[in-house]
Amino acid sequence: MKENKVEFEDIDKLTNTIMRKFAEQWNTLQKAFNDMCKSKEGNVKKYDLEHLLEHWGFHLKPKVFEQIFQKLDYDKDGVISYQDLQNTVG
Ligand SMILES: [Ca+2]
Repeated sequence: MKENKVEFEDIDKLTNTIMRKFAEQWNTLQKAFNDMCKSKEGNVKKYDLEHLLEHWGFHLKPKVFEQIFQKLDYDKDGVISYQDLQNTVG
């Protein structure tokens, strides 16, 4: 189970890195959020977040990406709203 532990720690570290990136970008986060909302439905879907993270240089495995998404989706409704970001990052 040692490998699983290492993997978990890596995901945790990676999540923190991404959360820090979000925090650093906070001033422009509203704009970034609007940019991410391609659907104009006022929320960010998995595809949108994946696109943003790739833009930032994070090429994540689906399993890892899923964990990041779950972390950012504060109310667990399957999409990230601006409220979610304020709760998780702000
Ligand atoms: Ca949500």
